[in-house]
Amino acid sequence: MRIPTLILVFITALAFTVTSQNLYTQQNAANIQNEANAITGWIGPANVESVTGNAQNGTFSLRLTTTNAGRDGRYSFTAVVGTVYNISIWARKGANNANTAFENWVGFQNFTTTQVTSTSWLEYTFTLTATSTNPQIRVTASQNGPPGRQGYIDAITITAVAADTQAPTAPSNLTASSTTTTATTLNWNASTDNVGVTQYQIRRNNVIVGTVGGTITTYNATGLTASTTYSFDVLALDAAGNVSPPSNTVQVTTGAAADTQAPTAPSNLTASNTTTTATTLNWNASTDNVGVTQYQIRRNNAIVGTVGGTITTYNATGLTASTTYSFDALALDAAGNVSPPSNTIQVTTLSGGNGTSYTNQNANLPTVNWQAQNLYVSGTMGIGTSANSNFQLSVNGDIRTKELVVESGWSDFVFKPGYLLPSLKETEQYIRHNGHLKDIPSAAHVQANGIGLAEINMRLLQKVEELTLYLIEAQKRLELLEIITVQPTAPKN
Ligand SMILES: [Ca+2]
Ligand SMILES: [Ca+2]
Ligand SMILES: [Ca+2]
Repeated sequence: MRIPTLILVFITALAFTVTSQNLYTQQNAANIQNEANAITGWIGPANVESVTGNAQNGTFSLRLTTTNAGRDGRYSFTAVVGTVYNISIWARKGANNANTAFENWVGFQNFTTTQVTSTSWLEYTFTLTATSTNPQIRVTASQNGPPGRQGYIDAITITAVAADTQAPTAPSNLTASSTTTTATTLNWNASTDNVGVTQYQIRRNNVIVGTVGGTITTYNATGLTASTTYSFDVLALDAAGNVSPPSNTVQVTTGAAADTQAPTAPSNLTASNTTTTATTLNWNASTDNVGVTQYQIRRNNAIVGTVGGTITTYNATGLTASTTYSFDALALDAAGNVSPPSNTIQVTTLSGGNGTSYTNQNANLPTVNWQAQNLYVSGTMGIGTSANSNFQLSVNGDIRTKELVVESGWSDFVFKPGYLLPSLKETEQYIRHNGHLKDIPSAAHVQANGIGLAEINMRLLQKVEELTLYLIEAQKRLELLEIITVQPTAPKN
């Protein structure tokens, strides 16, 4: 039982041993497994020889000598395009100050010229991807100088690098941050790979939109549309093109587009209640695609105040009397877009002289201290009632005063010649017919229309004067009657 177990372990170990086949198969002086005193596989234009006494491996080495025909020796092998090959060549400089080098290789990706730096044997290795099925190694005996300069090579191995078939692990913990209206920044945790991650692919809605190198774990996704949701994930790739499973998917919603539309201009700006130092502005509201958040009030083009977007009035104070100001208003939205200005109005403050004029601009304005002013009302005025345009002053109530001076209406005309004093008979008939004295309004008329204080006094005086005339007339008649009574006529016999 023990022996079969040991055999099984041996066989298993053998199966997992990586054995790289040396593709340098031509039998010649530089072949390690099948060395021969030959140059089989090598061609000029340099002179290629198998020589003894100076081998790095075995008995022979290859010596290359520049000729008039050329400087390098060349060796081709059968390759698979896209496969990576490890190429190891031992080399040293030869006679005549040679500057031996590996250069001008054909059929390899990213080959760079490599100088042979010593007259002692050194190993030079190249890991290159074949771009041809028949790539060519070239060794220049000397990069310069006349013919006859020499270099040596030996112990060449060419092995194909085993293909990488193992994909990287999935990128993890993909997150999005700093999302704007048009961009977002993605970050993720690095993938691992048996060889190495060489690239990450970033997918937006399952379409690759960008790539970054295998050492970078961030990506700025741009060109997005505002107010839109996107799915992002990331894939890891290795040099062999193996693709990892996708990372977690992250949903990104871009921000709303910025408001770039200004509100409409405030309209119908008016001023009222203007005093010596203030005026009240009113306007019609502006409209905005999002919303008006503020109005700015300008006086002579300088902002003197602001109110909220729902307010359409402003009390401009701190003005100087008898001064004309220009006012307009601007509307703003939350994004700071500013509307065109409203209509401009000119406001002239009231005179600051002796007294304040009571006008329709400052009527009932609590900011005016009427107690401290001489009041002049240019229009009509009502106390306890509306102002009546037919009267300068209307009062709904009693007036108490020490004296009332009336300037118009008097009745001296009664004593002027030509005044037609009605007879008492006529007066009696008028009273009987109308129920009141002639020229005196009826009770109903006074009830309905009132009567002027000056007028009623004038009419009462008229009647007193008429009464005086009647009394004088009556006195005269009485005296005449007494004369007749005192001097009787002689009695008749
Ligand atoms: Ca050899
Ligand atoms: Ca891999
Ligand atoms: Ca707006």
